[in-house]
Amino acid sequence: MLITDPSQSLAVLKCYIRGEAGANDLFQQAMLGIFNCIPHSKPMPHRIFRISKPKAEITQLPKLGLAKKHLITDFKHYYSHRLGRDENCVSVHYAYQALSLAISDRLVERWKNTYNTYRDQSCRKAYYLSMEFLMGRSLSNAMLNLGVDDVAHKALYEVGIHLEELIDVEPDAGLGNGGLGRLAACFIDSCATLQLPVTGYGLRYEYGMFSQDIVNGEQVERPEHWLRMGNIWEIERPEYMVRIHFGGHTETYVDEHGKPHVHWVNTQDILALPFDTPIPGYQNDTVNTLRLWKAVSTEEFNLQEFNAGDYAEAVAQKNTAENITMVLYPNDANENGKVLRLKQQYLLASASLQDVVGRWVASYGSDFSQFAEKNCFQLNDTHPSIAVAELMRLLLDKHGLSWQAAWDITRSTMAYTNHTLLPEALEKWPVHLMQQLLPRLMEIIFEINAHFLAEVSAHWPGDSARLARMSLIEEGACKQVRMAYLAIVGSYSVNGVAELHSKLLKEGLFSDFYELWPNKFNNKTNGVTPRRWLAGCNPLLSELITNTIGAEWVTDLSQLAKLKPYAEDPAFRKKWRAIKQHNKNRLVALKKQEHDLDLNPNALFDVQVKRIHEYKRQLLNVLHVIHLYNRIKQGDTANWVPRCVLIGGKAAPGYVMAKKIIKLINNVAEVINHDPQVGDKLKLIFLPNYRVSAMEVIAPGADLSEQISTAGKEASGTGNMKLMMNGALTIGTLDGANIEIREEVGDENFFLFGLTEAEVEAQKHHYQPQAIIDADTDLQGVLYLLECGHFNQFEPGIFNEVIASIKNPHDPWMTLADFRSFVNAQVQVESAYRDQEQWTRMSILNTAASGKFSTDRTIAEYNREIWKLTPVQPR
Ligand code: 26Q
Repeated sequence: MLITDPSQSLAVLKCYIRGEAGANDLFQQAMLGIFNCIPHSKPMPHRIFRISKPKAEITQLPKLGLAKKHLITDFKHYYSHRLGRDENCVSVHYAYQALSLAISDRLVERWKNTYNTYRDQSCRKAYYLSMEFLMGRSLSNAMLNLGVDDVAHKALYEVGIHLEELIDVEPDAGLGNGGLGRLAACFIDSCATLQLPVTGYGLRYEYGMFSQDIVNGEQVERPEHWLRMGNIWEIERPEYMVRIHFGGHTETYVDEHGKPHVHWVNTQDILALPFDTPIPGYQNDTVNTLRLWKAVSTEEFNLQEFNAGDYAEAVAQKNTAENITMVLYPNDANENGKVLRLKQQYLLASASLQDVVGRWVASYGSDFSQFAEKNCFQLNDTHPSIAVAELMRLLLDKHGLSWQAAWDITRSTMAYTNHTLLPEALEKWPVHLMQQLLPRLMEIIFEINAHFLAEVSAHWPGDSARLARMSLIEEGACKQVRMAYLAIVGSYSVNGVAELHSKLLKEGLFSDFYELWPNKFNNKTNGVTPRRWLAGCNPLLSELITNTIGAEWVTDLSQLAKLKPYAEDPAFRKKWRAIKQHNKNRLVALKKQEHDLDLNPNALFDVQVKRIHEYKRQLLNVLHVIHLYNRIKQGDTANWVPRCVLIGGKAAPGYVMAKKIIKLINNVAEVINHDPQVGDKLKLIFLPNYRVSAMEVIAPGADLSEQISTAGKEASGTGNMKLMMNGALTIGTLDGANIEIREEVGDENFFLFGLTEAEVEAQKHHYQPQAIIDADTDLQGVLYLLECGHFNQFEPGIFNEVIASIKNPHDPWMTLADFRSFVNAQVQVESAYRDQEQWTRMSILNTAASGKFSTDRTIAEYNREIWKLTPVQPR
């Protein structure tokens, strides 16, 4: 029995106080009952104080100044009073905190205004649900978007501090793996810049992405406690805590009107505690919210154990609850079946939906007729897709809606973005696990499936193969829920992240669904925010661009096209080249300081930075480096273009092959970099601990961008866009957004190579790597060095699996198939680079053509075609 009536709970409470028999057990339940009955708007016992004046009196303050003198005063105030430090404790860390507090105050002012404006206008809103937000650093971005970066620079200079030094001590908020997480961060930046009422919902992991050390050439993971020094940018909001159920079972009863009700009972509950971070738009007074949930234990959860006298057990259980948001899963592909991951996903979905639905009920009571008109949820991949079933549960079980009414609402509020074409990466959860952990959700999924399969049967009568293919449940020894199908069935929009990717989703992975609902499917080509990825990270280039075409490009990146004619202007090219050189020098200095790596700033900087994955083919890059090494050893160096190949990225800790690839890169580097015959002609450098803040230095200094995945495997890529924006030329396959990059910049400014997606598909059943090897003496030379152990003289056999993988006729990535055309394209790169005027021309044209790849364009499309929000100017 679950007590849900508050008066009943109070009666039990009185019995307990009077010490009546049996009251102890009931007490636990009663507390639960009281807790569950507290309306959402005041879930925690935060007492409101009596106030004899209008409430606004408490918070009304004069607007904070943005002038130098205001920043200096506030900086000193925070340093000395809030942080309690004086001239005997001058630390860059406290200076960072003091400045951040001063900047944060200015954001909070605008944040409240934005929030109140949205509330007063009761406008339609969108919610971006994502297990990852890879935010990186906040301080420099906040100053840029507030428009105080120059002033802050001068203010600190006046107290004798260099701003760059402060910026560099901020740890990255690394709450994501790579592309998908960083995309979420770029998206919320653009939403705020476009003044769209969008809130990001995610998880506040205690440990984000691990920090990567390289020891003896191998990746060693180190957990990074990014919150160790506190986090100035977040505000804890216990008043909006919500309760999350796990386990237990369901009980059904029919009420006096014959209406069935389901209760999910005997659950083990935890609480989700929100932390809010302000997300400023670019110089427009809008500040949106990123709300991240932290798991905490409920009081009564511990009370049971505590009363039984087992204090240690009680504390341990508290930890079990709080473990849920302890760590980000460091895989950027599906790792199947981990209970903790499912708990994380449900926590995100349930807490976020309860938050939104609770606010709805506070304003509109039980009338949900306008809910779908006013709210929509964008699911960042299938990771939060349990939200489809959770919204159904809340509407059915908590708010008494009929199945049809609840389903109509769900299906017109959810939208799903897919980020992968690899079938093995599609998420599935064992039915038995769901039944154990989320029994009520599993019932709802079965029911959604029953309704859906009836629809399929009506559309394709008698097609049982189709039913089995499309069912949300995959049959077999271990029945599994297909999360992508749940997301498609429960959404009004399904999109891919680049033209090719969206087309392949319709033709391949989701073709049955496309046949059934062609209008649901659409494309939204990814982008990156030009604030962080050009204005912020490349101040010199930004200044040159602004001086040349005006400053509008920062919020309208298509303006960069105005740079095109300047590609023909020798004086402009000279400035452009000088800035690239400056940025290369900065990268060289940083690598020297951080890792004692020696880079030749006059070489071509050839950059491949991204997660380490077989499909991304870092191996193809290494094969090319070994080929160049062979050429040098053979004396084939006429007109040689010195090249510095930079490879960076993390491998999932359990991905053995990816870790071997890192080891191979480091071993090859060790041999080449110490060969006196090679000298400055060629360097191979592995950049340790690649992350957002590293890319902010790498992108401005890159000459060549390696985007060399097997065609049809990379959904979009976004590093390709960051590098292009900063004037790097791309060498790439016809994959993901590379295709659109090439369309924008023109064939003559892009180094194309490799099989097309159609050719990869056509060849995969009769791929013969040995025949390719037999026909190519350069490739033979490369493989010879690998196979004879030239790069692992004291570690025999360690690369056998790597070598075998590329010689395997079943190699899904067909690395050797593209070797020759890759080498040829690299020869084209060299001849283009030899002509520095020509190279600079191409570099300018790349930046000029990058306008499409702003997330402002992407988000405008999401909004026009999916969200349909109206921009709001805060009061
Ligand atoms: C799933 C289940 C369990 C554990 C981990 C995961 C998991 C986590 C992260 C699965 C996938 C990811 C991340 C995927 C990702 O980053 N995909 C990339 O998304 C980018 C943005 O759309 C694209 O540009 C890239 O092409 C795509 O690879």
